[in-house]
Amino acid sequence: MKLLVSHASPYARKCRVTALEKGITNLEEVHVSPLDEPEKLNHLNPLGKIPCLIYGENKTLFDSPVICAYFDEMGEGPRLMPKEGEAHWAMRRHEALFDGLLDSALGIVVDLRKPEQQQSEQWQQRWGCAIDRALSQGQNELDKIEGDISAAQIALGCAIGYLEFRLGKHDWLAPYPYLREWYETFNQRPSMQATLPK
Ligand SMILES: N[C@@H](CCC(=O)N[C@@H](CS)C(=O)NCC(=O)O)C(=O)O
Repeated sequence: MKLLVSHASPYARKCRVTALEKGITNLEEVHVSPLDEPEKLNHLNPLGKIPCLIYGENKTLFDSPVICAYFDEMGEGPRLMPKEGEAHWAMRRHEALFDGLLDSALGIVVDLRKPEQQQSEQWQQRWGCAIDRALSQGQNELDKIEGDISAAQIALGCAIGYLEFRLGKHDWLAPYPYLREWYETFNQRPSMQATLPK
C-alpha cells in the first residue's frame, strides 16, 4: 500500500500514527505536494488533497477518517473505533470535533499566507473561537473518550500538534491545563514522536 503524504500535513499524520499504532508494516509513504505536483495526485483524489491511500489493484481511499478506519480494520491490536452502538457514535462525534478543530486551524494558516490586504480578520477570529470551543469541550470530555488510544485521541493529538507547529505564537492550551497534561503524555507515544511535523 502507498500513502500519499507530506511531512507537515496533520491529516496525513493522523493516518501515519494510526498505521504505527495498528502495526501496519506494508505501507510506503510517498511525499507529494498537493499545490506543486497536482499531476501526481488529482487522478487519484479528485479533491487534490493528501492523505490519499492507494491499495489493492489501484484502489484509492480518502479522506483521513476513512483511511484511519481502514487501517483500524486491517491492523492488529485493540480497535481504535468501537465497532457499533453508542460508543461508536460517541467516538465518531469526538473524531469529527477534533478533525473540525484541525480544519479551523488550517483555515487560519491558509488565510495568513495570503497578501495582507486579502486576509480576513473576521474569519480568523471565527476560526480561532471555534478552535477554543473545541479545545474546551475536548478538555471537559477527555475522560469520556474510551481507552488510552483511540481514533478521537489521535485526531486530538495531531490537531494540538498542528496548532503548536503552525500557530504556536499563541498558547492555545493556556486555559486548559488538564488537556495540556494529557497532550504532553500522549505526545510521548512512539507513534507521535516518529511523525513529528517538519
Ligand atoms: N478532510 C481532509 C482534509 C485534507 C487536507 O485538507 N489536506 C491538505 C494538506 S494538510 C491538502 O491536501 N490541501 C490541498 C488543497 O486543499 O488543495 C482529510 O481529513 O483528509
